[in-house]
Amino acid sequence: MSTKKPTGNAVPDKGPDTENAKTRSLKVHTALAGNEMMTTDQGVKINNDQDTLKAGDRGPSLLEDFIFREKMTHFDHERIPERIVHARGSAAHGVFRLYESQSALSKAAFLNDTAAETPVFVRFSTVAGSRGSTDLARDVRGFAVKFYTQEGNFDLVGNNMPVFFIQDAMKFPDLVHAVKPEPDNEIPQAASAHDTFWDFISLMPESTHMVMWLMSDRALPRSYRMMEGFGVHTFRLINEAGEAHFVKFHWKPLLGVHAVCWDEAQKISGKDPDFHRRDLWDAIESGNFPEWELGIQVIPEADEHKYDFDLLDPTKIVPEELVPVQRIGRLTLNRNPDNFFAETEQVAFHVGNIVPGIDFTNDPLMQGRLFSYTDTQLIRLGGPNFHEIPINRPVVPVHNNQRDGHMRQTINKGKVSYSPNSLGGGCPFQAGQTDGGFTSYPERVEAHKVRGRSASFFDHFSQARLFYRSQSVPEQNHIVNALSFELGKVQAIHVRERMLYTLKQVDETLASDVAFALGLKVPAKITPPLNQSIPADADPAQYQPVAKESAVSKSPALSMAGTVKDTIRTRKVAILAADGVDGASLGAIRKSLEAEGALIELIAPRLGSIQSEQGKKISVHQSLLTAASVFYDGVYVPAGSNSVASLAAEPDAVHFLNEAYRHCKPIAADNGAQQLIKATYFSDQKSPKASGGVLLSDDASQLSTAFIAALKQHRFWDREDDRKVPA
Ligand code: HDE
Repeated sequence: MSTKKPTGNAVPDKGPDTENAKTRSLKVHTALAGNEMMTTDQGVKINNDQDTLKAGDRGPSLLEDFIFREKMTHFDHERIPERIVHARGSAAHGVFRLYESQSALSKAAFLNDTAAETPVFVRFSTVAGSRGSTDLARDVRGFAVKFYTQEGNFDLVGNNMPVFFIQDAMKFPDLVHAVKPEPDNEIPQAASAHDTFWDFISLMPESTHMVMWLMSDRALPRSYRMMEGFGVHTFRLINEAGEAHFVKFHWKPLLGVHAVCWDEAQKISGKDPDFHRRDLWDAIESGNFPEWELGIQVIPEADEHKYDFDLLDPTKIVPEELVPVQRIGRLTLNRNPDNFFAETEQVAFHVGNIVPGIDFTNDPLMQGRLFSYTDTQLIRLGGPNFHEIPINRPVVPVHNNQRDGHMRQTINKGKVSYSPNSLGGGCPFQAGQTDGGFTSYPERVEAHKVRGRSASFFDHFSQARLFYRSQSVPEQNHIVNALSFELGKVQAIHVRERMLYTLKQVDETLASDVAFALGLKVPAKITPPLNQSIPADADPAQYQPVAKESAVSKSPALSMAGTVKDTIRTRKVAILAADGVDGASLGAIRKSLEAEGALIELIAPRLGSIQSEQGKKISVHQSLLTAASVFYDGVYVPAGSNSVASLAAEPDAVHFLNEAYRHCKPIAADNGAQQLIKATYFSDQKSPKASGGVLLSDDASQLSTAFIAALKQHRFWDREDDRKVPA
């Protein structure tokens, strides 16, 4: 029997060799050499994988069928519990390279050696939704990085927002219960727009700053590749001399920070729930490796009490205007995982995975996290040996006296599993500091044991206000709309009112704009007191938020308006065309966009190919049925009277343009495409605001230059002021 092509296995049909072959995925996706035979898990070769063993070919199945039982038992146990938070995620491998030695700040080898390439595994995630939920939910995004350093694994388990909802880990289960689907009917999926979330938030003023971020466009990233990341807590860096500096970690994406809008997010959630996952995967497959710079804000220990916020309070940022972010290295994601389950699902991050040169602080949220991550992996990954799963293994040897447990892989040899020992020659030895042994920073702690919170944590609004006031006008409008949407979904009127009162503490106009949308008045006062997160016998007056202004009144770094806008690399542009398209008009723009690194897809009424005016066959990537404007960053319509006439008669083509307009995207068209543009709702928009980013010309070179400049801008949010476009 041939070993190359086992009988019964389909051999992929090669299909037509068109430019568009990628979509047909002709690659044989296997890691096998091509001559392997199927076996059981015990290595016994399987002759028939199609039928169970029966007493006669119409008879009952036999219990003896070990091949069937093994296959089905394994299948029945294929799933592990999903993460209680951050269940939906996507990950990639990459490397971290340091620009300049940070030895003055940290003795960590990977922060000292500029020649080293530290391997990393990075997992992005949404927080509230389950594994199968949509990528475009309004949510915080996880940004977890595992550095496989020469001194062991360092995990920077961060988010795409620099603050958190709560100040103390004790409240985390409450927060998560409140945001998850409501327990009686498991509604809604992957959404914070429901009563229990806002009930909790309205009673916890410390969450206000984070809620501002969550209601901003930061919660709707255009791509994982276009998000910032933050370590959130203040950490410590420790140098060789044992000196400590406080540090905040940042990730700055080289493509800038960009978002989609809410209407778009909701549509993407239906049309492609894997939008971010696909985007990350495709970018890496096509060699467009996502990159971020690692930034640090460094604060000397002596300055611990210099600021008008507490460095230990995770609801506060250190404004970049006070302490600039220094960029010290670059993260490049260059390899997709081979197997989602083995790597992305089984990876176990832990804020407690640190290496010599990095240390914790007393941030009470961080301290609680130090307990939770190992605890949750024990159940999720089935026992104490999850560090032996390949994706979690450090690149350096592991020696200790930990033994046994479920699924132990290591076969420890000899009799000795204790320390001190003489029978094992004393091995493994403790590492002295000169050998890189970890020692904790000897912070002096002298205090009473209390269950309480520092009064320096009680300013809950000044940075929420700083964030809101630092946003551009369109960004502020989006926050108002997001709050109006979310609170509009809340049924309990008193919860809406409490939130309006909280918003009033941030900004009166913000509160009244949201109140208007809700058909309510901003309450002059509320009872009981605003903060309900207080101990049983405490005096509520002592726990009320402190009213104050931030020392920094505006922080441009908090707005996405000023982000990197100098590239169209990996931006997706749709070209709408049909038979009779002017090949020259199409080709010229396509060429100049591709030269700048944009990704072009030709969309026609149906799949296959179209014929240009010049008689050339051009392959089609998507049909109007499979594509949607929400998947693209801009649209171009080439000339060609037959093509333009067919598209003008095609409601999906007109809708495509209307929707792209509504979502404020650049639209370019050859003058010869007037007939289609005339069929849109926006064709008669004349005001500069309304027509910004809508480009018409019959000079291909001028048009492509203007279109590239418009694509760099990402969006023309000003259009929203005049928006009268249904889509
Ligand atoms: Fe997490 N968090 N968290 N978290 N977190 C988890 O660990 C937890 C917090 C973050 O891609 C869990 O393995 C507590 C802040 C990310 O696998 C769990 C508290 C930040 C990920 C857990 C926090 C994060 C997690 C769930 C408050 C930003 C996904 C599954 C004290 C700095 C990692 C797991 C991945 C995952 C606990 C707050 C980031 C339950 C108790 C603040 C990116 O252990």
